[in-house]
Amino acid sequence: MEAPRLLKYLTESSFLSGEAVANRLNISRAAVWKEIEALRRLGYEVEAVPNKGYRLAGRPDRLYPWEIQSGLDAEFMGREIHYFASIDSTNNAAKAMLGNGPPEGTLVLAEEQTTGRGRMGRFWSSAPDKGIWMSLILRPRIPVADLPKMTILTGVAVRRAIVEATGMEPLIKWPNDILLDGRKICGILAELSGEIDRVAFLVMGMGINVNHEKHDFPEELREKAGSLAMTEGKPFSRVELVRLALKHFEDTYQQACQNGFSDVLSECRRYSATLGRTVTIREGSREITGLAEALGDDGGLILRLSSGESIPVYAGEMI
Ligand code: BT5
Repeated sequence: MEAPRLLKYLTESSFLSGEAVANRLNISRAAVWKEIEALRRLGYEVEAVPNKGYRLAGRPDRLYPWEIQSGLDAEFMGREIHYFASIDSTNNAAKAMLGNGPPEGTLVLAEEQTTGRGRMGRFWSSAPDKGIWMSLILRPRIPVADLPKMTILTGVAVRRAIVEATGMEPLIKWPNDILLDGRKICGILAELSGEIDRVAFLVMGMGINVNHEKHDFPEELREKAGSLAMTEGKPFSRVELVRLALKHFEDTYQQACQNGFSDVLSECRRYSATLGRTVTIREGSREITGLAEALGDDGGLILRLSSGESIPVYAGEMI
């Protein structure tokens, strides 16, 4: 999806006459008018002032690739972006692209997901234009045993982006949630393709609730889901958050691929909503209750049971 040509010119000058546009784009005046209309349909406000020309008066709150890429401070995350106004699930769309050998850092994002997915077939509520529903395609050259730590890394990167964009300090709930005021504002879904000992691709799905009000969530989520806007009382730029998430993801990912995950793990420990609490974790059909006393170097949560024994848990969900 290419940036409309006209947008660049309107961004560069305060006013542009129809004639100047026609000359620059080498098109007729009638065609200029069509391009202006196309831009308006994308949600841009274009003002026409008699004797002065056209002026860009407002940008829409849309996650258009060219909006994200202008000012993006990342080398390869988000260099290729696939944008959808509406899609079933960005993770599904990303997985469907894997056969074409997408470059590492390819981003798939949507304004709305009709069947957004959580882990184990659960649903992810993805209201139109309110949040960030996106998936990154990666080819991590890391040991298979390190893969579960990619979820922790993603939580750390998204948390950093939220801190930088909003000044708020969310916490990371093991293994894949970010909480603000005790409410879930972000969930992460990692899916693999490859062989048992060699990962070909990793699709990292992230859902971030940005500008939701309580009524934007389905009834059953209203008590436990939150958004950045609900906590702060004002909306935030989703474009800016996507840019920051890509930058911080690239930084933490490159660092982890080169030097391992120890920095990411320390940061997760520092901002953990889980450590120091007594928790119950369901792992398949068993439930384990214990004090979450540490996050191991292998990414496992170490629980001290009432028997006094400490055991690591690697997967599951907190109930
Ligand atoms: C997750 O699963 O938290 C992973 C969510 C990943 C979503 C992203 S969006 C982009 C990409 N494409 C996808 O299709 N998915 C990824 P889990 O830990 O299983 O949590 C799911 C549970 O969270 C649900 O059962 C609900 O209780 C709750 N939930 C659903 N939607 C929510 C929302 N928008 N905010 C907060 N909680 C939600």
